[in-house]
Amino acid sequence: ALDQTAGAFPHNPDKAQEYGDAASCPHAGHHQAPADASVHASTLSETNANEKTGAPPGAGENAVQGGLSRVRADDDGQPLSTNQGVPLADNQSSLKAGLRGPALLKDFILREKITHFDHERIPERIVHARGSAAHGYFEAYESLSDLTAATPFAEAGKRTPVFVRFSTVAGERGSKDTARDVRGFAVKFYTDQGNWDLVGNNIPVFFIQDAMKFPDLVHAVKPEPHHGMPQAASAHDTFWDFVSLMPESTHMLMWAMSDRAIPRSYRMMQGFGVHTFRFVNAQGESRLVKFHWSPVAGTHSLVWDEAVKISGADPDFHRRDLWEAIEAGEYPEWELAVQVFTDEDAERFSFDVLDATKIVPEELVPLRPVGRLVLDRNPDNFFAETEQVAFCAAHVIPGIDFTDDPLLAGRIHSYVDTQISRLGGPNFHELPINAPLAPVHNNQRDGMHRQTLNRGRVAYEPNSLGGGCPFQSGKMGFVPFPEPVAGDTLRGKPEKFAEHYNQATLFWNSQTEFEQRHIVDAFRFELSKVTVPAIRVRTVSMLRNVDEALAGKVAKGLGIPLPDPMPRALETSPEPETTHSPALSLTARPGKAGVRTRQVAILVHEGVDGAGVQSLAKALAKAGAIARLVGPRVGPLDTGKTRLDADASVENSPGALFDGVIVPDGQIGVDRLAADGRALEFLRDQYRHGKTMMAVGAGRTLVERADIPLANPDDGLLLVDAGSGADAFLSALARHRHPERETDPPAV
Ligand code: HDE
Repeated sequence: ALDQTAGAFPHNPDKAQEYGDAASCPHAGHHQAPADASVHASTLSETNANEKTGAPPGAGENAVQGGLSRVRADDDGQPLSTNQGVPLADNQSSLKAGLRGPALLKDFILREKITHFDHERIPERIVHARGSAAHGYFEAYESLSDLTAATPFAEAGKRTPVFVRFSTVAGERGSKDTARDVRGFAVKFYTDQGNWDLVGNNIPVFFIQDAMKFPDLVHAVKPEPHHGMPQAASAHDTFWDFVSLMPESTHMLMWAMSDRAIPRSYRMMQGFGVHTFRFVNAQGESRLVKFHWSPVAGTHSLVWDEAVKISGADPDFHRRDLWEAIEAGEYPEWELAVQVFTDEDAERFSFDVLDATKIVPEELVPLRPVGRLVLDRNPDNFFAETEQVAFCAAHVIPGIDFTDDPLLAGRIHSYVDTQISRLGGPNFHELPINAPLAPVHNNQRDGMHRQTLNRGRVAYEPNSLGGGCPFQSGKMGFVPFPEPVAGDTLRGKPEKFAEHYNQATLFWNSQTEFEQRHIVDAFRFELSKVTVPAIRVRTVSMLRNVDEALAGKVAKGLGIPLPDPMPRALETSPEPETTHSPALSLTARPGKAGVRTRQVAILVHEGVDGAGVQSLAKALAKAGAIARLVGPRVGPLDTGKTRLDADASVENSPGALFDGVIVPDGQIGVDRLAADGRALEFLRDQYRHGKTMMAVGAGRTLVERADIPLANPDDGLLLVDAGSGADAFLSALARHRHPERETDPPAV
């Protein structure tokens, strides 16, 4: 029998699982091969193995498996060859009849190269096309075996390798990172009982309740079909037309119009499983569960004007941030917490836990931290890993099961289906990034791009010719939770699904003043891009059911009178359990990273106080922040006794890209900076976006020249004497942003 007791599972002490010997999974005891493999399984001669065929896989081994080391290629010191391994003599010119003569059809080298190139693109994901990913591990804090048999939670300290992809939803593959959008947060756990994909988002709810509406939603938000605009934006007629006709989207719209939809970094956003799932333990007992990822670096966002400017200055802003943090050894980390409750609890809630437009407020069911996720390695190859990775909401393992959430039901179907056309056939699970670390043995065969060399004559079950292998593992395998089913076959929704506003109001009530202001601004902006007035009116009528002040401000911002509230589906709404949940505000999630990895610009020019700049840069680096010297151009700048090397310029790195700015002392240098409109613009953007700013000594002149009001400076605007200020700057920077200076419209 299989030894499946929790403690006996192989540990994945770290991602080195993927390398070398450690890659030869499965581990002893995880698969029982026929007593004498050569009798049943082999038809090949075992003696003719050569370098190409390799040794036959060991008993029970998965031939495709072997981790990523199997497919890594390095060209160091190697000559060029064709795809057939033929050495190339000349990679510069095609084969011609005479130097000025026609190219020849027999030039198989040119033809192979061009043919391959012609097919180098695959279809992009219909949603979540734009994304970035990294490898890492999940580490359990403690055993959850009382709740679930899922092996990543088997015992304290257990590590499971993961690959995590973050994404935007609406934009195409080359679109900007900082669009207002939901972010995907997809985690593939390579567990020792197969792959578990927790394919979540950075927002805990969704626009729709039933998979039937997903194609409509996506068609509405994507560029409009007649002219292909706008790219990566929901601010257009078709999106607002659809959602304003779908009041169930109200709660999600509140999140999508909040700063959650413009994260500062992939490293600084939460993740959610969204649906209610099931934990099932070894005894077959089940609890309902919601998954939450919380970033150690805190949950932080951009402001809209900043997001817009970043999208021009660096469309790869989030991709670069993730990549650079991992390269620098600043490994992004999240804590996984679960909300666990019973079916009986769920029945008592005023909302339905099968409705993905609802959260389970933390006041009702507290969060229980259960482990941490660390991303510590960038992919070797963007296409082979980040692009070819295939997440799938249907990939669960023993211990995890679905609920009857009708949105989830559609997802269980969709993901495999979409990969078949995106990745070109049914064998995408064999791609190295998708292959499980657990062994794969079944009778599924053939198809496009098949890699496994299945041995033996048996490809069916039951069989006697293969000794009955591979065999069913019964209770040791995935056993669905036996949920009773009753009812007529019909199309429709349960009663509680008809309440659409309570939690939208809860979200609104739980935001601080500046967060509410940003939500109003976002509705105003998005609806101002809508060209059909009736759609604006309909949306505002929907918002009246959320909050009168919100609706009033949005109407005012659009210059329209307040319309009547949209009729509600339910005459009397169920009383919500809570009307205020502090955990829903970004301000409740500062994180523990302080200023680490925050990007600070020190503006420099010839004539600034070079020694002062160096000592500030040192103080920042000591605290873990990243100091960048931003000059009128890149390269060395003479500042008298010291020479500064500007690694960025006001031309290539404008103010929106930095978390804070320092203007050093040195009147001559500061005057030179003041003559450059880009330096002034740099400061104005920093001010407008609520960033931490410090002017040392004569640096104050530049702030004045930028027309930044200095009469009542807020905590994030520091004017200090030469040689001081580093500590004050760092503690202001740790606050992330200073929204108290915001006005509408912006004063600067
Ligand atoms: Fe997805 N979704 N989705 N989705 N989804 C895809 O799968 C789909 C939904 C999510 O980084 C597609 O491989 C349906 C909710 C993420 O590769 C596709 C429905 C949530 C990613 C698909 C939903 C998600 C996807 C497109 C409604 C949060 C990116 C390419 C019934 C819980 C994964 C692909 C990656 C991708 C279908 C709704 C998360 C078409 C039918 C809700 C993070 O299969």
